[in-house]
Amino acid sequence: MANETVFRRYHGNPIITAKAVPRANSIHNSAVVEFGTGYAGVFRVDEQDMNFTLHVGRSRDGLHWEIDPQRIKMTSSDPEITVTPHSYDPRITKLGDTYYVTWCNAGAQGPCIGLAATKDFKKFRQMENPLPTANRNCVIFPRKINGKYAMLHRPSDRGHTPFGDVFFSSGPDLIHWGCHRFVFGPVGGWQGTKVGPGPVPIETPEGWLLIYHGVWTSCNGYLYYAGGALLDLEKPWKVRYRTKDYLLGPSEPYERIGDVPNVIFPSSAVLLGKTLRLYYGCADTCISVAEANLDELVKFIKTHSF
Ligand code: BMA
Repeated sequence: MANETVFRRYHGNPIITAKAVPRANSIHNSAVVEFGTGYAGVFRVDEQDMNFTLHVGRSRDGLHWEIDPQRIKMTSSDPEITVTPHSYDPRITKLGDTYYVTWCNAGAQGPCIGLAATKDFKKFRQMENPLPTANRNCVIFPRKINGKYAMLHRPSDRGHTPFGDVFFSSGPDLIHWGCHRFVFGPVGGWQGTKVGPGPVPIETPEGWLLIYHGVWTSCNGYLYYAGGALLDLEKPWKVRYRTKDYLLGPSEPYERIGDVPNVIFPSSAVLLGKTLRLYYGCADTCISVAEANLDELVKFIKTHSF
């Protein structure tokens, strides 16, 4: 029996494996949104030369996916702004009729955050990198807060980063970012080494629901878990509640065994009525789904908080 908490794993996990794309070594840590009458997504594909590339995927039900074998080609008004051969861990935020993709765009200067806009998941327009290197995780809030675009991100180093705090930044135009605020950092246990933002925060009456990854260092390396927090709606750098217990920890064979064992990496979520469906990367190898009732999840975070 898996270590179920408020999340129930889908019986058909993993839902996407390397078989979905020719030349894929693995496919994991990806972003999914509702789109048209179904779903679309941007998927992290680690290819057989171990370059990490971004590919569009489409689905009718969010569980069975067709992934484009070709990587996304983006246009940019500045030739200096390009997608790097090490592009990974995308998130997608819908603002108006536009979907904004953020991802780790790792180049010669180390891991950097990339940003691109699409309306149709066919044409992608790459914008200025929103943050300086080194930074590995970035997710944009689904609405302006106090009149400004807002994001959560996690500064890093160029290596495997034995630290990591979540920061908030905001700005007027999706290009210039400032008002940097510390949100939260590691506190011990499964989130004792580093923490980073996961899917797009979901607005609830109790605050912004943020699912995040927490990392613990064992004698065999890092283990990745999913945790939950509720952030103040107007000042999201103020944490109202944060889980002491993890929401999901690696326990199933597909979470335990893979290119990087014992990794649960939450990267996107969709709200279907009151059901929150979480997509997460497993062991840097494949993608799985777990679902929770939104009210039960919020209650769990409030009652299992520090
Ligand atoms: C992090 C990122 C993730 C990965 C995790 C575990 O630093 O690179 O893409 O899932 O490590 O390897």
